[in-house]
Amino acid sequence: MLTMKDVIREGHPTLALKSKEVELPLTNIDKETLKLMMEFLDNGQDPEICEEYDLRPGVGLAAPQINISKRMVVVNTYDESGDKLYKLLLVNPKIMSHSIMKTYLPGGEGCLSVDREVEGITPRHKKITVKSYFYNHVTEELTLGTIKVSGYISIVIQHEIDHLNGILFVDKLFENIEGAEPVVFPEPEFEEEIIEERDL
Ligand code: UDB
Ligand code: ZN
Repeated sequence: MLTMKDVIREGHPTLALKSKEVELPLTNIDKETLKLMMEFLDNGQDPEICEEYDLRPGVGLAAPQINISKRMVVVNTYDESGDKLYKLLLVNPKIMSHSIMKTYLPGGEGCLSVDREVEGITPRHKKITVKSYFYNHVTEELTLGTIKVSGYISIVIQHEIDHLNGILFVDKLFENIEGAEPVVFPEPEFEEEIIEERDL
């Protein structure tokens, strides 16, 4: 299994490289890498495994972050409404088009490859159309397809594709972004408190 030891950090030369296109058909090694990357995100989001192996609960990971300079990305998170799970294993993803509108995470971004706290926000396209091969690690099928995503998922995918191009979020920090609207995560609703009937 992958642990934080396998994740290279800011300053490592591989993080600054443009990753290579993956040749098709996928080799067994590439399939195994995609599986390990997704397992790493699953493990990080499991509180017991996370604690035992001292993982950070990641929502996305790009192959160069484990020192493999190939255009492979995994994403494992819900959209901001919490309705839809995006469990994606992407090979050679490409942003085909994007909105003019920008967005950002109001608290700024973090990165599994960046250990320091950084101030500032990172501008992202609000909506993107991504063409990619999608790997299904159950059936082992690889299919070419296109997805349109916006908001939080769009930010995660742009952050990961930046890794494939040797770019870290710390390379694009701003104090404010003219005309951009932040992603909003709805406040979780509290259950209405049930007040026990009591005798007067
Ligand atoms: C992350 N997680 O996985 F706003 F439900 C980050 C870390 C670095 C803090 C673990 C994260 O942003 N979680 C999160 C944020 C929310 C709401 C929520 C969960 N990454 C992945 C990474 O480094 N990939 O290379 C950083 C994210 C920052 C923006 C997109 C990816
Ligand atoms: Zn990152």
